[in-house]
Amino acid sequence: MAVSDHVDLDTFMAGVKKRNPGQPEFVQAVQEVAQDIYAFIDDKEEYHSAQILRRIAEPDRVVSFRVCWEDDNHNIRVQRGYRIQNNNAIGPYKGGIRFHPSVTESVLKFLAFEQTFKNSLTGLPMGGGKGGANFNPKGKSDAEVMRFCQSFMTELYRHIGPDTDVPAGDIGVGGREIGYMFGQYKRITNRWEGVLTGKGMEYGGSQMRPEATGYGAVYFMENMLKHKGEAIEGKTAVISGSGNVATHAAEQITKQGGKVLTLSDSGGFIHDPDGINQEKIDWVKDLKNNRRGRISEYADEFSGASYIEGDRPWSVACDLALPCATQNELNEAEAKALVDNGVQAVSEGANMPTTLEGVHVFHDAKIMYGPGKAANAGGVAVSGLEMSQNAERISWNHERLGEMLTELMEGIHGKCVEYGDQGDGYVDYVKGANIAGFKKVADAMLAYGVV
Ligand code: NDP
Ligand code: 2IT
Repeated sequence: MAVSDHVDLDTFMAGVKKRNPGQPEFVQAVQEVAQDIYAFIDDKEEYHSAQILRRIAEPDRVVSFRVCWEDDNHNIRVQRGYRIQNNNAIGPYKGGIRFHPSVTESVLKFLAFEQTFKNSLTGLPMGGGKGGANFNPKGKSDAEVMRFCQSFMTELYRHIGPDTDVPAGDIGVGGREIGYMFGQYKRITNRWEGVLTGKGMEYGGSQMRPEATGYGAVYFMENMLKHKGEAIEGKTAVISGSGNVATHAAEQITKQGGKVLTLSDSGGFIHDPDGINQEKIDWVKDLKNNRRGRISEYADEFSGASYIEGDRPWSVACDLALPCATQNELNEAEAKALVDNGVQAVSEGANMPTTLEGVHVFHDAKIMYGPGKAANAGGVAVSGLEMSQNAERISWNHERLGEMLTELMEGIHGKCVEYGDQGDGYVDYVKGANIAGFKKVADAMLAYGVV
């Protein structure tokens, strides 16, 4: 047997920092996972000597490419596109595509790394990947978005495939963008295959996929509360974001008898003390998906609601909090404000929305805290079911997929409890998710030898 390289956690992290200069989000995501994995593998020599964590934290492949397109004024625009293929030990690479001006290699590497653990947790055969571009869809015409998507896919198509890598949506990529990208893939390859998920119902999409991430995050919350003999009914919830995940999280909280007080976007947040009911949620969905408007318009439409510009909703007192916008949108001071105001549970619809310092605040206060890689896994899980339906050329109905999503989220919660129960009644869901997600990928990698 080779001499094992037993570096300690600090030395390991110093190496990660050194090899990934200027990539703070990626280093943050690895740090959060590494501290739990180090404790778990302390007495497991095989994981150390095979350098498993070091290998998972080094993407299989980082593809970067130029995306040129012409805007409506005939200016030639140039963006940078990426696909990060992090790890395919347990299945084809799988993960969303993000179009947002803040996209960098660091952001997509952190997302692809997280996705590897999340996809493992679902129990479905999916590896981890992520892609995107620093393209801002806001204010662009449909024709501009179409030309950008077509140009993006003209390079991406050669790196993906139904058994290789299956992208989906994320921030700035919804049904419209998936349609344009799928159309271009089909045109270039002359193949109709399940190469993207989140497709429209007319062309191979799955029932429940639009709802899956937001509903799943609420089901995860429901499972955490149930574990403590509690329920969502009668509780108030603060939600950030107003996109796909936020609106469906709001919908499911409302269905279960909770009261949603806030939604937000990058401009600010709205506070509606009367509660954001289904009718208002439908209005927000139409505002965001069809009229492509701003959340500030909510306060003009519904009396009693106020718009707070340039701020985030975490100072509003609530029982439940669901960050559903973006990474690092909830810092230490905001976590303290939530705890001081009596928050009981946090379920992350977004990926890594809470800073490392914020996570420590939640753990110290021993509130229920479901990290994104477990709580928002419902989206990619139903994407996995979309792949199965496409492969079999069948489609299951809404009710059946709803039941499957409920069961999947229950299963993920159960795995987190199995590895995260601290024995004193407190469940460390971060630890549970990290270890359960790691173990399956690591054991597959051990089976393959050095590849
Ligand atoms: P959408 O594009 O539908 O919505 C994103 C929302 O977040 C918008 O309200 C947007 O506001 C806000 N937002 C984005 N960036 C920022 C920012 N820098 N600061 C403040 N607000 C911001 O995306 P999704 O709802 O799909 O994604 C939300 C989160 O959920 C992301 O973290 C994503 O990775 C995660 N996620 C999504 C899944 C899915 O299935 N879609 C699955 C699992 C996780 P604005 O319009 O002003 O930009
Ligand atoms: O972060 C995520 O899990 C997603 N954006 C969804 C990925 C997918 O492949 O459905």
